Amino acid sequence: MNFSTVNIVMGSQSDWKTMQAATEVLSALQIPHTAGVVSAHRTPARLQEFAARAESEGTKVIIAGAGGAAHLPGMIASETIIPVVGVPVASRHLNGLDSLLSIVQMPRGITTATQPIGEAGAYNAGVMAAQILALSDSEVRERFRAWRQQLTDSVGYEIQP
Ligand code: RP5
Repeated sequence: MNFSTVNIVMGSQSDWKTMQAATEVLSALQIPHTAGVVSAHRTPARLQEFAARAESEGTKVIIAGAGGAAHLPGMIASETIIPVVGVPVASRHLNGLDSLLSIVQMPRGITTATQPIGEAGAYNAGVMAAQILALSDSEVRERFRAWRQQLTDSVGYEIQP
């Protein structure tokens, strides 16, 4: 188990094809990050250890993705005060609506920053993590500002026929 400024965890290796989008903005902004598999149901002891160690290991934001009965983000959030950004991975039969509802319907007092279903949600989880870090890191803030400006500048007004 390894730790970094942003830790990306997911319920299964099969989630990686969705979750790798979370690394795009983090890499672009030179924010240290690492990824691994932690399953709320298949590896509950690993979940406990991960959540218990993350704060003292220096992790500032956790991105957690899971599909179906997606209890991983909420369970991690219950075991640490580090902010958890949740990503609903699209499930085979219910297309991720089950994942979304599993992650977003948290009880009062324990919460996750829940993102859209699928790859767009994973990508935006990276954006959200960067914005959280930018609050207390002026270098990340300036890099994020420039990245956002570039995004804005890339949107042309004219429709291409
Ligand atoms: C969840 O079950 C995982 O997060 C994954 O999205 C889903 C399917 O996992 P696999 O059966 O592909 O390992 O726990």
